[in-house]
Amino acid sequence: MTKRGRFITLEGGEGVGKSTNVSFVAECLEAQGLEVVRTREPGGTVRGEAIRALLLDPAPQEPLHVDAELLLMFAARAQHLAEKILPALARGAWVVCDRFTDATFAYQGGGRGIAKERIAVLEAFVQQGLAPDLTLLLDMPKEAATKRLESRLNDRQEQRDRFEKEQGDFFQAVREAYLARAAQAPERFAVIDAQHALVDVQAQIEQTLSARVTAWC
Ligand code: Z5A
Repeated sequence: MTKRGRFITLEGGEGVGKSTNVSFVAECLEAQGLEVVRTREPGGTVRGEAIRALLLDPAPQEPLHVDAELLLMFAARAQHLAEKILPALARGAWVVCDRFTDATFAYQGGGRGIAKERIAVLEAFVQQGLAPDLTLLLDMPKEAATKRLESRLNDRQEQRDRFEKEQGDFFQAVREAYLARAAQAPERFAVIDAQHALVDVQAQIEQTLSARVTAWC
């Protein structure tokens, strides 16, 4: 019987280095001879990416209701699980995902103020018990992360999306919600101090992976 793959998620506020380190984690695992699927949320499938575009569009002419935002996150996730994540895990591949449901608890819960009990109902409905095996929470003060993001937006001549237009208090609430979740599930989370040079951040990630992956393989 094929051994189920592992599900690793990267989480944290805007600009902390998730996308950069999804590639790093995938390369570390591939170097061990593992099949790795890299993906992201919201998105990861054709329909999920269409929902992502809807979620990130600033569309100032019609604000998106917070409940609609929450349901769209889970609609994209249901499709992502069915089309990509569950089939990959079932065939023994490892899935490395840029954000997952911890982001919903942090942004829609901490940031928007939706009660965690309501989010948990959707989590149970959509995921039916599936949870990441390991979550790397990249944590750093929001001011430093905002500077990184601004320099990336300038370099690539990109506009701020609907979330990136939020104010400082929103991101502080997001950060606190993430840290609270990490404190509640220390066996699943590894909190990575992301404010250092990339080489130091990646050394912390590598250390975490070598401890967990050796134990799992
Ligand atoms: N969202 C939600 O509300 N609810 C949910 O359930 C989910 C998501 C799943 C889109 O996500 C939005 O969806 C997100 C939350 C919401 N909005 N926000 N904010 P996203 O993941 O696409 O958005 P993001 O957080 O804005 O991602 P990002 O801008 O791509 O940031 P990042 O991936 O964390 O960072 P990066 O691109 O890897 O790095 C940023 C820059 O810093 C870049 O130039 C790097 O080269 C540089 N960098 C990275 N690491 C370092 C170090 N260590 N030193 C120096 N420079 C570095």
